[in-house]
Order: sequence, then structure tokens, then C-alpha cells
Amino acid sequence: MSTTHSRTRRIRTPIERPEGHADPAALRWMYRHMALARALDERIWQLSRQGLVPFAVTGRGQEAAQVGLAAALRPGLDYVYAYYRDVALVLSLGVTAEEVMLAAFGRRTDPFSAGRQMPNHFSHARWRVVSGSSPVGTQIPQAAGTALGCRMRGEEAVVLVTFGEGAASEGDFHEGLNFAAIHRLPVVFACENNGWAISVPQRLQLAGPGVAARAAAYGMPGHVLDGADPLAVRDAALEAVARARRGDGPTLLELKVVRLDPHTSTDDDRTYRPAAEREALPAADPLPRFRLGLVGALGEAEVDALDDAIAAEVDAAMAAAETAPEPGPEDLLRDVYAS
Ligand SMILES: Cc1ncc(C[n+]2csc(CCOP(=O)(O)OP(=O)(O)O)c2C)c(N)n1
Repeated sequence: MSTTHSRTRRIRTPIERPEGHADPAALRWMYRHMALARALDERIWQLSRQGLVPFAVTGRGQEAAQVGLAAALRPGLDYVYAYYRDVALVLSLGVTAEEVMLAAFGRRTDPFSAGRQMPNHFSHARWRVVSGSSPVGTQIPQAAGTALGCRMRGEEAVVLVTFGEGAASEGDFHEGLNFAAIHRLPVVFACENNGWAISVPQRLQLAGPGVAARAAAYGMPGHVLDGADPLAVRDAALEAVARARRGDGPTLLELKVVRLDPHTSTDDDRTYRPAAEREALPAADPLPRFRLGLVGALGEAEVDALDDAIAAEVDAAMAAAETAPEPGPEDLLRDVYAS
């Protein structure tokens, strides 16, 4: 399948195509963003426990699925509606560790919202990460609308929108998918299904076989994927993106992932998550598994060096964010109203 377009050839997709699964540069790129997201999440969680940042929500366990999605996009040309667990996704697009830290600390130079939004409400004009709202699922019809806008303007962009399986129970899900399918809009709907919506397990969220099974009713392809396998996710996302760019319409992907942490830093999942499930989480963690494969491809020394560089990057990001200025009253309405 070819996804190269003459009009956009100057844009380099993070993972050059066509290429084999074992391409070391692609594996290294994936690991770097998975591990950087993990290290950032863990540091921000610690900072929340120390009272230095107000709140933390992590994507731990979902990183592999996210780098797989990002690998199929053209950063800066395609639009992305990321949700609050998508640290690895936005880092893979070009957002920096420092920018994520600035948002965690709520600083004026936080590019997502100048310190006015909750952490992980990603928004970045350069990388076309579109501002989202906290009500879950609202991004889904917005993504369909953006795709319609792209078509009306003659832009070749594809829109990726991510959300949890809990958000897929909102009416917004139906409206967004139905509209996008009818108008064959270039959208990739990606449900990162971690089995929980705060304390609500999947069995109390949906009675059918899963989220992707609904795709047939909308008249679009739906695929269930192992979200711990970034290469499988990338390949499915490439197919979905190619279909969207051809004008054949949207695709629904359901990526089975795990949520390694409580819902947020203000949640205690021991109150509702069975002990057996919590104990089984480390074995389902995609990161050590992927690291093992990378050591096989690159050697231990190179992967260790990569880990060291990531740790240093997180230290530097934290130091820069800690000393960055707070927003002031004059920032309150910045970018809120058109002048
Ligand atoms: C419309 C709406 N209802 C409830 C909430 C409170 N809330 C925030 S996150 C969340 C869970 C969403 O679960 P899911 O979509 O599965 O994503 P996950 O957090 O598991 O990744 C809920 C209920 C909200 N933000 N918006």
C-alpha cells in the first residue's frame, strides 16, 4: 500500500516507509517515545505526591498503542485530537518533554493552554494537536467536523481522534462516527480500551463484544488490535490513514491496552480493582517487552544509553518548568476570544 503523496513529499513521516518490522531505526524511534512518556509520567506522578504539581493523569500502559498510531501520521499536516492519556502520542508528533512539564506545573509558557487547563489537555498549533475539553467524547464529533473542514478547504489532511471505551458510550461517539461515515470523511477513530472508565469496568460499560464491533453498523471497517504491539497498531493505522486519504472514509480501531495506574492521582484503584488484576498488570506492561526486543536489535549498551538520555531529558524538562513564570491575570483571556 502506498501512502506517499506528491504534494506532501517534503514531510517525513517518523518511520519511513516501506520498511520491514525489524527496521532498527523505527524500533528505536518507537521505544524512545514510549520510554520518554513513561519517564515523564512517573516523574509527574511523584511531583503530584510531593505537592509540587496539582494533579497527574498518566498514559502508563498505553504508550505502545500511541506510538503505533503516531507512526502512521504526518506530524504537522494531519490533525490530532488527543485525549489525556496520550503523552506518548503527542511526544511522537513533536511535542517536547519540557512542554509536557510546563503544562504539569501550569506555567505561562505551557503551549497547551498557558497554564489554564488541567494537565494533559494537549493542544499544540505547530503539530496540529487540537484543544480538547474535559467532557469525555466531545472530541469525536469535533474531529469529524475538522475532517469536513479539511475537505472543504481542499486539504489532504487526515484527522486522528483518540478516546477511551468509556467515552465511546457518549452520544458524541454515535454522532461523530455516523456523520463521518455518511460523508466518507478522512478520520481515524482510535479507541484506547483499557477496560476501565475510572471505576466502571467494561462489562458495565457495554454489553456487546466491544467498541470496534459497532463499526459495521456505521458502515466503516473496525479492527481490534493488541495495543501492546506498536508495530501491529502502526500497520492497522497506516491502512486506515491510507483509506482516509483516498477518500474512502473513516475507520474505527479498538486498541486493547492496560491502565497501569489508578485513573488519576486523586483516585485509589484498590477500592474497586480486583487484587488479582492489579497483580497481573506488570506482566501486561508493553514497555519492558518492547525494550527486550530492542536490546536484541540494538544491543544492551545502546538501549541503556537511550534510557540515560531520556532520564537526563526529564530532569532538564523538570528544572526548566519549575523555574518558568506563572501565568498572570493578563493571561486569563489570552486566546479565548478572537479580537
Ligand atoms: C461527559 C463526561 N462524563 C464524565 C466525566 C468524568 N470522567 C473523566 S474521565 C472519565 C473516565 C473515562 O473513561 P474512558 O473513556 O474509558 O477513558 P480512560 O480514562 O479509561 O482512559 C470520566 C467518567 C467527564 N469528564 N465527562
